[in-house]
Amino acid sequence: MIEIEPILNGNRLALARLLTQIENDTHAGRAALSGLFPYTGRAHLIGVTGAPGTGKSSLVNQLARHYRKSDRPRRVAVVAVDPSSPFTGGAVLGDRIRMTELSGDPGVFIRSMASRGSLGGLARATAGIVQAYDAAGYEIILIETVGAGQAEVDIARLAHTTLVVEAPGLGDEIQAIKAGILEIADVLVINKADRPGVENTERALRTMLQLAHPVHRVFRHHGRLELASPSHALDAQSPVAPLWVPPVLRTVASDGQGIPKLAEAITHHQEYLVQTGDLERRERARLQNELEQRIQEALVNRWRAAAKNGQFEELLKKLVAREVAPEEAVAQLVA
Ligand SMILES: Nc1nc2c(ncn2[C@@H]2O[C@H](COP(=O)(O)OP(=O)(O)O)[C@@H](O)[C@H]2O)c(=O)[nH]1
Ligand SMILES: [Mg+2]
Repeated sequence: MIEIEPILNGNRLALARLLTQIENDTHAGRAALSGLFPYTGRAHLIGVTGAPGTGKSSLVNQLARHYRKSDRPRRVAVVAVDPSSPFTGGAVLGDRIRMTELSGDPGVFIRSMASRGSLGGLARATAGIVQAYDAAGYEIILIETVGAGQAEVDIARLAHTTLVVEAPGLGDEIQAIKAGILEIADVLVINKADRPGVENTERALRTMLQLAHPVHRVFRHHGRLELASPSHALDAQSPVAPLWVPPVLRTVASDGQGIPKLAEAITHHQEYLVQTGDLERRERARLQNELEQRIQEALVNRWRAAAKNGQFEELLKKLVAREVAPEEAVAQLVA
């Protein structure tokens, strides 16, 4: 049994313990998350995704510093998910070293997860950790993931605002397209802008961006054809459906160049989500998805618990021998 009061009151040790329970998917961890659920839904979730080495951890570190130093310092929590990085790997060690600078700050909480269980398990753990942070009152939650496959894309979908990070000279553009990750980008960041080749990377990205998000999208409104351009994307009076065109921004995470502009773009996107009602729609879609998944899981588990011993194998054998059709087999199994 985990007390939720200390977590709601900002007790860091209690939160750290809960995160371990969530990572291990224990009964106590799940029960605590249920208790915390009514206190969630307040934080702005920012996904930071991209290939290894593009500078995601450095960017997260800089963004956290930026939010802490602003006129109204925000409480910031970070969850870094890197399944490709073993415990001895440089990335995890690097994260620790770079982030120690923030670790003395009570307004910042950081958790790193590396190669723990299946990717599906990681996605679930990440969602739970984000929920715990949210309930604990962290206003900004940064979720760092390696943008490599579907599971990572699923993790990124948790976020309200997704930053896709590229860097010159890594050939990442193609990788990003493969993972379908460009489609989920709300802001494109070209980090390591101090490196040669940044113009080429930017040109390639802008070309691909136009394919993924046409800048001039045609809307039919009362039978008229209209063009939406970024200039009135935020104009609430406009009869045209607002359109978010992901900005492409350059940063140098190693020295902080471009970070204020990046934070500004994140704020703009957040405002856009609120003004268009997208935030509510996303939240609803996310919860609907979670509910459906959990229903499936619960029903399958209930069926397993009640299933007659050996009946499944027996029917499978008959199925292979074509003695029974799948439809009939299911009817017998769930009867
Ligand atoms: N030159 C340069 N190096 C950077 C920049 N940002 C990060 N790095 C370095 O790139 C390496 C990988 O950064 P890291 O943040 O761990 O990347 P991640 O794997 O995407 O999290 C580290 O050695 C950083 O110091 C940058 O803007 N310019
Ligand atoms: Mg990293």
